[in-house]
Amino acid sequence: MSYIFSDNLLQTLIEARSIAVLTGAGISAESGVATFRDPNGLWAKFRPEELASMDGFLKNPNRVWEWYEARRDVIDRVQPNAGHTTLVQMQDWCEQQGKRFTLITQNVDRLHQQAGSRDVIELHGNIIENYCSRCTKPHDYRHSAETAAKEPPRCTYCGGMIRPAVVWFGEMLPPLALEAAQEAARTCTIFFSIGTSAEVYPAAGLPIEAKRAGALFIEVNPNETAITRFADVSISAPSGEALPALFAAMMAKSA
Ligand code: BV8
Ligand code: ZN
Repeated sequence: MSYIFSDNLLQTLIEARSIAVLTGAGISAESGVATFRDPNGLWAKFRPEELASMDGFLKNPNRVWEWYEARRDVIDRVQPNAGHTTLVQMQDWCEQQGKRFTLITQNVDRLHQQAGSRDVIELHGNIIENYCSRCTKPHDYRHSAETAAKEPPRCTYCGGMIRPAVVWFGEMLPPLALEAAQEAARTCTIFFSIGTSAEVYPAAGLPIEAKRAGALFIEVNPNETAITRFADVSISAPSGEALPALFAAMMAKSA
């Protein structure tokens, strides 16, 4: 599939003073990680509150723990895709050009970091680390398909159940991460929303906050979302294809 971008869009991107990017599960889809709300997604079988909430965990710790262990199995086996690596190239280019680049993710799979992205703002925590649900002490547990436990390990300090270091529904986002994301949205000249259905707040409010503050809002998503109608530019394509094509066109024009 070949993509053609307007000269005007490419020139605006090349001249941008600061670029902010929000990613969601869609950017990891081409790596083989299931999204949440696509038809065969993670939520297709369960309701989010049943699995990604403290209530759900306390009601059925084994089922929630097993769900995270199953997701860790997938994440251990996959690699970043061209969408992730293009964002690394964009960050490198911005740094060389003295521009500001901020990557904000809702994803917990750390594929951005694995691809080489730096200073990633993780709004919803990460699935790799764990801590005690009672005394909150970090718990050193490294998942492996062999040791995948059927129930949450116990804290060595207080005996509490260990939980993944993700942000569950009803839990506050890490304040410093949210503040940094909101500051980037308010001050950037271009805001990309890539691979997110924009249904989960407060993350979903960031693209609108950026647009309200005067940024050009570009959405990259093969499907329509709750915020597509607000986008200045809507690239209706998979990010693993569209991002490399867009960045190559930018580099060709700025050469
Ligand atoms: C909070 C856990 C204070 C980790 C997740 C207003 C303000 C504040 C809060 C709320 C509010 N209104 C409601 C709330 C409560 C709630 C909320 O937003 N509920 C929603 C459902 C209405 N928010 C919270 O509870 C947040 N906490 O604000 O605390 C508070 C608390 C209570 C009440 C008020 C205030 C906590 C939110 C974090 C929840 N944790 N997950 C985990 O297990 O992973 S959210 C979950 O959804 C994931 O983390 C995921 O990141 C997130 C968003 O999903 P997406 O990434 O967008 O994925 P999705 O499948 O939906 O979409 C994928 C997209 O990709 C699709 O559009 C698809 O078309 C596209 N795609 C597919 N293939 C590709 C592609 N795109 C590009 N390329 C492709 N190849
Ligand atoms: Zn403990």
